[in-house]
Amino acid sequence: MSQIEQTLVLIKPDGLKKSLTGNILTKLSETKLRIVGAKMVCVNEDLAKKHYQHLTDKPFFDELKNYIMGNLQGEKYQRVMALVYRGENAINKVRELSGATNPEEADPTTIRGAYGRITTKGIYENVIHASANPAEAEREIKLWFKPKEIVDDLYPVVKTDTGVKWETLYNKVKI
Ligand code: IDP
Ligand code: MG
Repeated sequence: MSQIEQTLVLIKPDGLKKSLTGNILTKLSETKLRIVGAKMVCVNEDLAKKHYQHLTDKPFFDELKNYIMGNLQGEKYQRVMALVYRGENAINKVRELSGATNPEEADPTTIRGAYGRITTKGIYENVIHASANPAEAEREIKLWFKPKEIVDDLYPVVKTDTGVKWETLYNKVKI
């Protein structure tokens, strides 16, 4: 079944540091999806924790937070490029081109297979994040973007005294 979806893509600090932005965007353009949001973000601890909230209990959680905050081995590179892609089956299309979580298991023609690595600390530095399912995509887009930063709305917005806010759809997601 095909449906219009939006998905969050992050070019992680290692992808930016390795100057892979162009390569990654070119690869993703094979999907023919539309980019409806794009910006550079300096990731702080709060955002890192919220983004990876499903992995809080993992032994590698602290290292993972450091990674997305740009504390790469030997150098601080505190930036991430955040994008929202929109179109039919956007979530699976982007996940397929991204490849498996473990870069050594990822198909070499995928973004992670071509450019990822496992650090000596055991973290999968896999250069790209892509939402895994519709509920995760919604939570993540609302975490990383404000409604006015998306040029084409998929999620409803509500007006408040202080401006415009995302309305929630899935599971009353907390962002
Ligand atoms: P995903 O990014 O493919 O959706 P998740 O399980 O959501 O995979 O994990 C988020 C990120 O945490 C991964 O992209 C990777 O950077 C890191 N990670 C996940 N599992 C492991 C692991 O077993 N060892 C080291 N790093 C991991
Ligand atoms: Mg994930």
